[in-house]
Amino acid sequence: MISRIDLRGSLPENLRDVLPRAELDVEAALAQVRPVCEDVRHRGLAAVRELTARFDGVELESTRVPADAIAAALAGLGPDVRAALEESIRRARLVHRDQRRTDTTTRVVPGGTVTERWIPVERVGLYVPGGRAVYPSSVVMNVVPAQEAGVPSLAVTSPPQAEFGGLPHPTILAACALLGVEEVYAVGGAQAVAMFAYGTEECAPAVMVTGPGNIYVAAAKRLLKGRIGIDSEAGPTEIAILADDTADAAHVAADLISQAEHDVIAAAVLVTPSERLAEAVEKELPGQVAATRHSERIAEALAGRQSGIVLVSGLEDGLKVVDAYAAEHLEIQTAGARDVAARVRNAGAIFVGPYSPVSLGDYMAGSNHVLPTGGCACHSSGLSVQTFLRGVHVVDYTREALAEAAAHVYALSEAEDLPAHGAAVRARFGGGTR
Ligand code: HSO
Ligand code: ZN
Repeated sequence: MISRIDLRGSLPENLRDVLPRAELDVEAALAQVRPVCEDVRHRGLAAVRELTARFDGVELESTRVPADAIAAALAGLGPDVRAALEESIRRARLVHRDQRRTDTTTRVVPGGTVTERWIPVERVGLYVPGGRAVYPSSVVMNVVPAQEAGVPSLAVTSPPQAEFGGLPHPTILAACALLGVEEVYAVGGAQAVAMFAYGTEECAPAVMVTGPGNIYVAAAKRLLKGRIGIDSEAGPTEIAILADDTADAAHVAADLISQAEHDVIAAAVLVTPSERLAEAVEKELPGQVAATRHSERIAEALAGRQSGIVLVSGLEDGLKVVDAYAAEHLEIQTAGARDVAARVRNAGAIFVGPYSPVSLGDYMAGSNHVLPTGGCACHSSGLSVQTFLRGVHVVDYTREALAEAAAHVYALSEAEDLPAHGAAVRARFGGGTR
């Protein structure tokens, strides 16, 4: 059901290459996505409507979801889901509000200051997947950081669903209503990213597009990056668990299964020095998988080359392995879990101890669940208030402070053979520009 990789000898140099990981060929999807984006660029709304008919099988009157449909979705939301979403929003706001930065002013020299001002981007488009993946929780995780960052204009898009009259899934719309988002579009795939990048007759262009999507969405984000800002290209979900003998095999198995549930290409990786735990988890998995609703999808994900149980000779090696893997989600289920977790360097989010499972983080911990996948956690972070802010240096020097720096500017401008740089300063002190 899940393969084993035995690294109990010394760890190989190319550790990252021997660890299980899916290959997601975003490059290949680029070829399909390029004409779609070009079409939207040149023909705007007409192209979006035609592409939606072709890819989603839905004829859209308008791409914009009417206000009464959003209100109706909220009215139809069950009380349990509503309460859960409200609490999820409340907790996420607590965490993301604390991420706000204050401007800092540094007095570099008397009369010379540099202030770093944090300015939110003007307008963002937030992509929320549809189809099999109906994730109102992802609406929360995208919208809350953008709102807390103070983004003035914010729109959500999600693929239209034929069974819901060509609107996005009602739970998605209800989540938008709870968050106070009024601008929502029924557009998915690459055409949605292009719609935000270029704008259409119905949708003003955005300067940034964030949120997870399928491979076409990822490819469109890659293609249009630069014209628009993006968050990371979210790939399939990953969970890694570093666990020792003290871990409960039933919990470990349940957590692996919980993320394998997302997709047949989702990754579930257990790293452990304990052969006993590895065996116990292998025993647990078949029964738990069989008993769950999406057992086929999960069995395929666990059996895939992206999943596995990695045996290591000790916790030290285990830490090296999880750092090399740089999982989207990393659980630490070991003795002294807090101390072990504090030593991890690469992970999108870290879940400490037996009572912090990833599914808590997916919905209700207050943390963000839009996280770097595919090893990108070694250089990137998940979605946060910071994603939507730009730090702008504001330079303010007096005449005296500039005079004091002038000689150094001249020296460096000469050294770089850019004399006009020096001249621009000299001009202010009565010197010629040569
Ligand atoms: N685990 C997913 C997020 C999610 N889980 C949404 C459930 N709903 C990627 O972090
Ligand atoms: Zn999840």
